[in-house]
Amino acid sequence: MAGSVDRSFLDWPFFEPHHRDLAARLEDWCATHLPVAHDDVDAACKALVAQLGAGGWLRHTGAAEGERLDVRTLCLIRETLAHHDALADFAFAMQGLGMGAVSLFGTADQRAWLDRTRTGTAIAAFALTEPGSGSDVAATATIAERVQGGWRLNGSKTYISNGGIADIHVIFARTGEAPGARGLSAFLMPADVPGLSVVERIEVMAPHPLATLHLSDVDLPDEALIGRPGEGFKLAMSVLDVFRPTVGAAALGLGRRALQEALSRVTSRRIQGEALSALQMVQGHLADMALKLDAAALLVYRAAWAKDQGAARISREAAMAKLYATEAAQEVIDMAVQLHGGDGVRHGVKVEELYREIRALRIYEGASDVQRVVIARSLLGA
Ligand code: COS
Repeated sequence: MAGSVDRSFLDWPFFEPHHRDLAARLEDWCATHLPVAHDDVDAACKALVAQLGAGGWLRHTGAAEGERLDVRTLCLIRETLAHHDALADFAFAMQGLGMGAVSLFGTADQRAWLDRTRTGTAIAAFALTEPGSGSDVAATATIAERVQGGWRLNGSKTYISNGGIADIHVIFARTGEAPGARGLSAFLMPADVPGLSVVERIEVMAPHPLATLHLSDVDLPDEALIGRPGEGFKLAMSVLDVFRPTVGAAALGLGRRALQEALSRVTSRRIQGEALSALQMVQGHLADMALKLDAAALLVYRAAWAKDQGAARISREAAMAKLYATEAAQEVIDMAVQLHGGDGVRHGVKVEELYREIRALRIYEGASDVQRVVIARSLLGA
């Protein structure tokens, strides 16, 4: 029916009964809790984390000892939340990405933080990007030097989501075992550690908490090290392999919402005495939008399914899912704006919000061209 949500993809063989059950329960939860006001994004995100925790949804963002992240569940939750409210998706996603290294490689003590991030009593951040290294992670310049009983960190991190409101960060720094990618390590860093400051809050086109952090002689104990020294780059890439398909899923949620909005627009708006949807040119656009969304969904859930089946690395599948789904969603949303005419660019109209929300997804967690590099290297065996 025009304007209703297409959930038929849940019948695909990628899913198990518990996924379908979760998707239905979350849809009900979203209908009563979302959207929230975005005027004060810090307050909104804190409230969303608490609500998502109380609703039990954040439990899926981390894996306790002996558990595994279920990537299909992460994707379904992100897709559904993004469909209703992009800020809710952001709040959910950052708990997972922020604590991803702990879920995959953390010690029992480090996993204690998961008890808090999975219940919404602590907010997490993933601190990788720096002023001088975005796509080129191997150029990380923040230094962690060995001191008695631990590590001393100095440097800057920027574009850190949840920066300024996070309670706990996973931060990457150069420990110097080798040059480039082989000399980085990951650390668990609480927000109240002396020497850590928020030097800038960054305003972006679709507002969410974002900051530049400065570290000046931040001392962390030995137990803060996640994984082994020198393996931080691989650790970061393993986390991104898990979470890149979920970015694709969020894009899918935004894209599906745009198609839904477009369908209600073209069936209600009249032109020359009949509905806009009677025009074949409009029908052609709708068909292209639906096609792109189904193709994106197939790639997203293929990648998630492959990881859940136990694949050690899904770099290529994850890159394809993120690249295609985010680019396709951008095109679908752009067309939804076009089909809305002047209303499409008006503040307060949903497709205008979607147009701003989708853009960053083609950049964060590996820009589209980084995904192309990953895919090409898998073909060339490089
Ligand atoms: N899982 C495990 N190990 C991986 C890996 C993965 N997904 N990807 C790479 N590695 C390993 C490689 O096998 C290689 O190991 P060896 O040194 O033992 O050979 C090492 O890591 C270095 O890999 P590579 O040579 O491919 O590193 P590059 O510096 O060329 O970086 C890109 C490759 C560009 C793909 C990487 O830096 C990247 O993904 N950048 C984007 C970062 C990003 O997403 N930033 C956003 C931050 S979060 S908002």
